Amino acid sequence: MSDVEVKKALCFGCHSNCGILATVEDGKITKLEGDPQCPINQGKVCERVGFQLEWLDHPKRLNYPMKRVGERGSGKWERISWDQACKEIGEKLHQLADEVGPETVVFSHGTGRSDEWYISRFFNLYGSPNESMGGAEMCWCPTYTIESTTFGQFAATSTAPSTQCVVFWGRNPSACGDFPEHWGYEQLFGANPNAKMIVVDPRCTEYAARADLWLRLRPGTDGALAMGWMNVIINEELYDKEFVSTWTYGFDQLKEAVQAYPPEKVEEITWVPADKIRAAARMYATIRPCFMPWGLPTDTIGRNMAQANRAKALLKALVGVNMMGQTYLAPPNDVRPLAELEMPGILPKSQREKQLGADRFPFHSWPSYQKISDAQSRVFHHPYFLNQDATCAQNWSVVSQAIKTGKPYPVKGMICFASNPFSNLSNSKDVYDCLKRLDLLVTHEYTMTPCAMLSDYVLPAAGWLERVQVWGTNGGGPAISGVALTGDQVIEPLYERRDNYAFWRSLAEGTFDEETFAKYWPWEDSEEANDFMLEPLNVKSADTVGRPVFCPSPDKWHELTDPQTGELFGFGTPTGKVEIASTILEDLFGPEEAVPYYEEPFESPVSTPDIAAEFPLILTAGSRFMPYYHSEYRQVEGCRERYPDPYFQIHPETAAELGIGDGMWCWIETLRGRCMQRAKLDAGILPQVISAQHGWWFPELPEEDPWLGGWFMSNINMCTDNEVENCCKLTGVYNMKLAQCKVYKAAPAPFNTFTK
Ligand SMILES: Nc1nc2c(c(=O)[nH]1)N[C@H]1C(S)=C(S)[C@@H](COP(=O)(O)OP(=O)(O)OC[C@H]3O[C@@H](n4cnc5c(=O)[nH]c(N)nc54)[C@H](O)[C@@H]3O)O[C@H]1N2
Ligand SMILES: Nc1nc2c(c(=O)[nH]1)N[C@H]1C(S)=C(S)[C@@H](COP(=O)(O)OP(=O)(O)OC[C@H]3O[C@@H](n4cnc5c(=O)[nH]c(N)nc54)[C@H](O)[C@@H]3O)O[C@H]1N2
Ligand code: SF4
Ligand SMILES: [Mo]
Repeated sequence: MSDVEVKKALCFGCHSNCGILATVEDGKITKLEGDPQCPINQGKVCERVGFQLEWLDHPKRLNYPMKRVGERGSGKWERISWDQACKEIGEKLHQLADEVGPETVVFSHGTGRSDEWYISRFFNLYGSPNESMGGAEMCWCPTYTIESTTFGQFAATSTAPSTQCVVFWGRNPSACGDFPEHWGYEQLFGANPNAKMIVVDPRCTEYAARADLWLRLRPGTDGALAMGWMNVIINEELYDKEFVSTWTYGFDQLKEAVQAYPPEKVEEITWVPADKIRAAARMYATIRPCFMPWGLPTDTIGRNMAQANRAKALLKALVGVNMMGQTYLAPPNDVRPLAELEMPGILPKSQREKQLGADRFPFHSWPSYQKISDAQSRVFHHPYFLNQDATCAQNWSVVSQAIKTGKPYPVKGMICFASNPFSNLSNSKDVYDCLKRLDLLVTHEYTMTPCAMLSDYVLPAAGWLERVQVWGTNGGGPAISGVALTGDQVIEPLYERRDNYAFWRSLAEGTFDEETFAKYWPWEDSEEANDFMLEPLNVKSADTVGRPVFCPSPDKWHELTDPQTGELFGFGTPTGKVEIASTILEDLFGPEEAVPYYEEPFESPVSTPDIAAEFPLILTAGSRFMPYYHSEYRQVEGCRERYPDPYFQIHPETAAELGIGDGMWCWIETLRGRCMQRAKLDAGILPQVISAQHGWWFPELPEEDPWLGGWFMSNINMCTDNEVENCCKLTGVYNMKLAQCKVYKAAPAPFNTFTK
């Protein structure tokens, strides 16, 4: 008789965490299927689940700690023990701290997988304020900071069956792997066929094709479009007057500012017809409850990023927030506060002040984090309610300068965890130049990524089937959302892989003295650490496996009285209101930044006509496509055989003018560099725009420098920009989506390394 057990896991094949039933027979996983009882996915799964077992024990997985023995990038490694690796890394961290100061070590951050509280704890204790470069600076976190500034909390929009109108503004749930969200919309529109859909996107996505209104805007002009909508909503008095007069601050300033954006002028900027702008603004403001989920592109457009997102946030404010089915802010809850988990209080003030870029770009770094936290603490009862690594980003553009020039101080060390800088950061050639100069590069990974190939130490990571998986770590998890849910560990980690918590704890053990280590890292494993986080809810990690625990969430909680202080809650901003005019931005930058305005992208037919003459097409880089997840899974046969090559979309007329046929390999080139992808003709995209995939490398190519898995061949970030001058001037966010480009046939022969 075989021993069969079914465990309730949470999938981390992307960052959505769908509930999975994993069948284990005689210690081996034999089947993965959706868990019908899991509230996240209700039994559904996406196609990535089909190759998760292949990936679990794939020959390209890392299984043992490795130390570089040859030149950096030479591909020569020695297998060592975890103890030796962490001890040696710890010694090197001390040496760097003595030579330069702990600020010389930065953390390379990826998507949601690297938001765990114990990472911030490690950096706070070590003394580096540079604990968040990468995903944090340009994905979701800018919106998180901007909305926290505006509403006192991230506007964690939630739909309910009552939602009547959804605006997908640079958001494409049918292709981005956040499938539970997509399934949720399917359900919403299925149950309520009269609900309206508006899509703001330069391409005809699956959602755009079925939308009531599709606004095909010029990429990067979102700020102008949002101001145009507000011009209509305010001048036609379509906003929620009661909410605006009772609960907002600074409306008159906005009313004045939007007068500069009449629909006809906005049409010239955005290429969206004025009558469509009016129709969309009216639909959004009058059909309620309405809501607008977060979307990536406006976080990544560089120069106008912060103000474009502020304008989107104010679109939410004008129709009122904290209503179910409409924008909703998670209320104060009893989960252990991030202040106690991440412990920002232990990072000395003198070290905070050294955060790279905080002087030039104080929004979305320590200065704004401190101001937002101070304002929130009235409502949320403790300072540092915000997720630290989401709010305290330092920018790759500034880090790059520090590495290359030693100014304001040299950056010599990097810990790269759940992130692949060659694929995620703009200007990959610059990534290469910078990583090669480091004195210490440590990578915790599933596989030999180009970054791992250049590292001094590579440590093997245990995946979601091999570890306790905590839901919603993205953005602070239970501490902010008030929801606790855990995935069971299905099997023990294979080989010598360690899970994320064990990696940071091992590193802490190798770095700090015994007393410090015992005081700050008392939890032996991730389950114990999870227990600590959930303790105030009176549940254990194991109690939340397959059974989410929710904190109560009353509607309109800002109108209630705080039981602890007896005061009206209001919003966690300096004025206690939704700040249409931001007092935090005014404090940091002066009155001209208090309400939004539009600025052209750093490169565009308007701002740089000379560049546009040579590079006439607008590149949008990195729209999502299934089943890949950023740079992952290129080595997994079950995935790559079906999707072997990188593609970019181009309008058939544009392609015809350039002599490009469907499927042809082409160069995409900008002022920074070029890469090769295949053309996909698509009449749904604006003729002046191309949309290229991101995340491409070729793990089947040699690992040694300069090959490093072919990171330069089809990687669209060869073309994107990271110049400090071109960044958003409030946050320092660089432009990862947009550039002026040209496209031409790659003659003579294409390469196809995988299918050959
Ligand atoms: N398959 C897959 N799914 C993923 C990921 C993945 O790598 N692969 N990554 C995950 C992550 S980390 C994230 S952040 C999300 C992102 O997912 P989304 O938020 O959906 O972001 P994108 O796919 O980058 O862009 C969404 C849409 O915006 C359009 N767009 C492009 N430029 C502009 C512009 O300037 N303005 C406007 N308004 N629209 C524009 C694109 O054409 C695209 O259809 O996806 C997640 N899901
Ligand atoms: N041009 C352009 N560039 C982009 C984007 C774009 O739209 N356009 N999107 C950007 C966005 S939104 C994001 S979020 C970033 C994504 O940036 P990253 O998150 O850096 O992207 P990945 O390539 O998925 O790299 C993640 C790495 O972590 C490993 N990994 C996965 N899970 C774990 C784990 O639990 N533990 C450990 N130790 N390792 C793990 C994977 O094997 C993979 O190599 O890319 C950004 N880059
Ligand atoms: S959407 Fe993401 S979490 Fe859900 S099944 Fe697919 S890969 Fe797993
Ligand atoms: Mo992201």
